[in-house]
Amino acid sequence: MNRRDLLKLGGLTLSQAATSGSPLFGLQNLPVPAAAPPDGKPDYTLRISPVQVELDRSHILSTIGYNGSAPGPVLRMREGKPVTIEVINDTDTPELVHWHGMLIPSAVDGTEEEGSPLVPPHGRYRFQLTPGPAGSRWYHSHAMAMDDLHKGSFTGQFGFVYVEGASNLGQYDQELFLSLRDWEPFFTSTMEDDDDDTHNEPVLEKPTNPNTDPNGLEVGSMTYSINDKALGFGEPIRVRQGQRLLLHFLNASAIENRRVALAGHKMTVIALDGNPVPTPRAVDSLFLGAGERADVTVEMTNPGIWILGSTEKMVREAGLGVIMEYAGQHRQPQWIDPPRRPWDYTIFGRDTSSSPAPEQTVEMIFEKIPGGSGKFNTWLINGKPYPHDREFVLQKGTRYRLVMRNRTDDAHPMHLHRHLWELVEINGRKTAGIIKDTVVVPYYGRATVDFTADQPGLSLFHCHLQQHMDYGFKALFRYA
Ligand SMILES: [Cu+2]
Repeated sequence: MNRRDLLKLGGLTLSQAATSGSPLFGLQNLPVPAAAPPDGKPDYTLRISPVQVELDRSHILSTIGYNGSAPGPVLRMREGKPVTIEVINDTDTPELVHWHGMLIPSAVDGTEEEGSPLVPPHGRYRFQLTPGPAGSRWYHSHAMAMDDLHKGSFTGQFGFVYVEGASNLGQYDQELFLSLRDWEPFFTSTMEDDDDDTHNEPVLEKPTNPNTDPNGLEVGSMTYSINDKALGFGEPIRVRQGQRLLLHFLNASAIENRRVALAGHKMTVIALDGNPVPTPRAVDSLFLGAGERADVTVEMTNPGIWILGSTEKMVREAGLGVIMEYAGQHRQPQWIDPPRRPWDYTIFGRDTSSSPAPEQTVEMIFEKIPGGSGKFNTWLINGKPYPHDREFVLQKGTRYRLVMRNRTDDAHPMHLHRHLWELVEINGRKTAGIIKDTVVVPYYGRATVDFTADQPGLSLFHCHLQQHMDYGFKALFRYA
């Protein structure tokens, strides 16, 4: 990077800090400049441009995608091997590409709040990053949307990154990348979705004001898909008896947590958010908060034609599913409702006896201020919407415990950029060894995670529901 670029980066950062209303953006918090990317052909080019997604014959959607499709291509990278990426923005709005789950500098993390440069409209930006850790990561727009449902993660700007590394997911006959998506977002004041999954849990965190009426606007969807096709359209997944499948799931929704199942089969969870779990377990269904991933294996031992899809009938019938077809079978695709067991991360963990104690504890209280009819709710962390002052300052090398107390009537998928955390407790159930970057904090409940502050630079912490993030539900972690 030459001096002019450095100045440009610094200037951008400061002006962004000024416009985001953060007066305490000290010099020591300027992002560490990324290594100068080499000239010549980049290893990966991502072109952000309008695309059409043909979910089925009657639903051809116009959105923004990567390289002519939505989802974008599966990018395979090797852990620790630097890559040069060029992002070309063919749209009229500034964009950011965030690398979710990677441990990379703020300058290339693709997050405006951290000071990553915006890719200007009809401009391009080239940078280098060193992929890692190994596993299922993903890339997506981190632009704000606010009241515009054609921006940010409401668009088709998402895709898998698979970082190849030493971790071995075992033998398999077929590998598939499956992103769960909703489309045609609209504003609504009544939300009925699979957040209800956490409603049967004990109420550990009571709101100060339990009255959430009149609720502000949330976002619903009309149509759904796995990858770019609605259930019953596109090619089925063709399998043979005796095969073992490796399925990578991603909930790429901007707005909803989701539960999926494969009729007639159990799925064995081997990794969460791309990181191998201490105790792989077979489950009847998977619950994924927005932004979460799960890698599962499935033994194809039950010949037939089956539906893999949302456990919510309405959502499945509106497209969220794909047909799994054994060779030589010819009947109608079948769905079987899985047993309704609450999702419990801790069954994949290990015993807590060898867990190190944290050195510092950070308490966080999440609250909602109902927006009232036709307006938006505001979301608070410790009594304030974004931006905060210097409330979350980390000492490098310190092991932190983050206690997230959710005093709202929604389950929030909370994500910390540029760090991995270890789940230590969910609604009073203790666990260890589950390494994640996103965790769903239950309805009126609590999640506790530990992490080591080993990634200097600014790191955004936020709810992965676009609407919640845009209306206050985020905070910047900085290093002392
Ligand atoms: Cu949220």
